[in-house]
Amino acid sequence: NRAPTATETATFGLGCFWGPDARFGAIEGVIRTRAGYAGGTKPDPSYRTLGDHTEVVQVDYDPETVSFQKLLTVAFEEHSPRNQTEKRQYQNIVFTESETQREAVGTFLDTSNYRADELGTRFESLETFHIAEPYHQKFNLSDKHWITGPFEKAGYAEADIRESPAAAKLNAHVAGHDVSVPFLSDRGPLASRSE
Ligand code: MHO
Repeated sequence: NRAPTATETATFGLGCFWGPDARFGAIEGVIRTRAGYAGGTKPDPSYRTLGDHTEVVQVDYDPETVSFQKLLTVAFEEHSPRNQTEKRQYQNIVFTESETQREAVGTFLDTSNYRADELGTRFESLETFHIAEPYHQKFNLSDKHWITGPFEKAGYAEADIRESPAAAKLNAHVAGHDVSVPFLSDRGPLASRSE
């Protein structure tokens, strides 16, 4: 059960990044997760001085196991895509970074019940991604010291835990997600959720 070497990256702004960090970590084929800031121009954003950036979760996924389109399905279950918030911090944004991902967005929208003109969520090219502070990473694990303590004692750096595929699954598990379920492969056409 080794991490694949060829992963692709997906980045989503879906409100506070703690929840999506855990939700995406549960998905089969999602190898690593990290919380960060994107979408803005401020050079060195921090949680307290975000500027025009938005909280995002970024995942490394194995495209052989999970498609970008499937990740979009999860992203759309995780927020209310008909809405957009005024707060830059919590904007709903799907970031794309390849032609393949942009095509997947098109296919996803075509097969969903969402009309483009009723979406509040924006689709943008990812320019830069800024990693968030350590205390925002794998947030659901951060108070589970009986889990993280031994790793810290053993000398793992914060970034080692953040980038650990195992930690992504643990973080999902302690947040209450079932990590054993292969991704909802075929539920049929995406049902639009009532808001
Ligand atoms: N301040 C909110 C959201 C945090 S999220 C990292 C809370 O404590 O739940 O924006």
